[in-house]
Amino acid sequence: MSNIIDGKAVSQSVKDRIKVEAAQLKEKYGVTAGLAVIIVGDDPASRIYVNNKKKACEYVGFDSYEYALPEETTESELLELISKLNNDDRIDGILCQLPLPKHIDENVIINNISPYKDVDAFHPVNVGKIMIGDYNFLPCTPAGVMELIASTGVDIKGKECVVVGRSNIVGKPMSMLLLHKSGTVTICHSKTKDLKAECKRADILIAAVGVPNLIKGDMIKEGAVVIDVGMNRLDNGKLCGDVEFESASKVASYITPVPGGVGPMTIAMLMQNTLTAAKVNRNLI
Ligand code: BQF
Repeated sequence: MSNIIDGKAVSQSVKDRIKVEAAQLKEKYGVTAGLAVIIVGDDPASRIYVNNKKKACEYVGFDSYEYALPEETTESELLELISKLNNDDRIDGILCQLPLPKHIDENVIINNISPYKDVDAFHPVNVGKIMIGDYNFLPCTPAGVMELIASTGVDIKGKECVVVGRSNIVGKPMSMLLLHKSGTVTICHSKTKDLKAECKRADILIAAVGVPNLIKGDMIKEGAVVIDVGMNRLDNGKLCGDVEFESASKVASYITPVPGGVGPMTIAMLMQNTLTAAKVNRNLI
């Protein structure tokens, strides 16, 4: 039987540490960090995520500025807002909630957010910095996963790490962070020949594909650490991960649940990036 990693508890302690630091910034320098959150259209999942981010800002003591734009917003209107926020000194971090409506090119938007305010770490400059290992902003979800692994006390050095999924937001940066900690990293994807065999070798298995219950207990090595980044909404409205929790938890040493695993950590690491942005952009470190 596994230990269930409590992402809510770990995220709470990260947020509490940030809350203390935010109060110190206020006391020493009179600075309150500001996060701009842009949402275009009315996707219900995006609305929940944006609310989670605003709530976290309030908790740690940051100002949040929501820009809720209608679905019909044009790319140039959105770029105009971003340009304004890039030049607004109250704003330390800018986040544009993805996915965007189909008539807006996400890459164009990401490329136009100032790399200094890019708290999602999606801008090519920040992606490059992550690749090199010299970065201020950590990609939120992979950074959250690293914190969860650290909370188990398992050392990544020399371990077989298998990442299932190769997205720019999770799989690719996740692999880089594990590599920086000297894991031996394998990235699997839809064309991988024998997914079961690859997964079965993993001491640390990260599932980030967006296929409900893809990873089953018989694909997991006894005693592995299993981190489920999946966030799939089933027809019955329930959230479900990429890992079949019931069978996997019989084999893994540590496993994250969905919800209450990686999700809350993504939000906590966004707060971390916003704090970093405030310190760096205001020359406080
Ligand atoms: C939880 C996200 C897919 C695509 C775009 C807490 C969140 C989720 C779950 C959350 C996510 C997922 C976010 C839980 C932000 C994580 O208790 O399990 C928090 O708000 N997330 C996002 O902004 O964009 C996404 C997943």
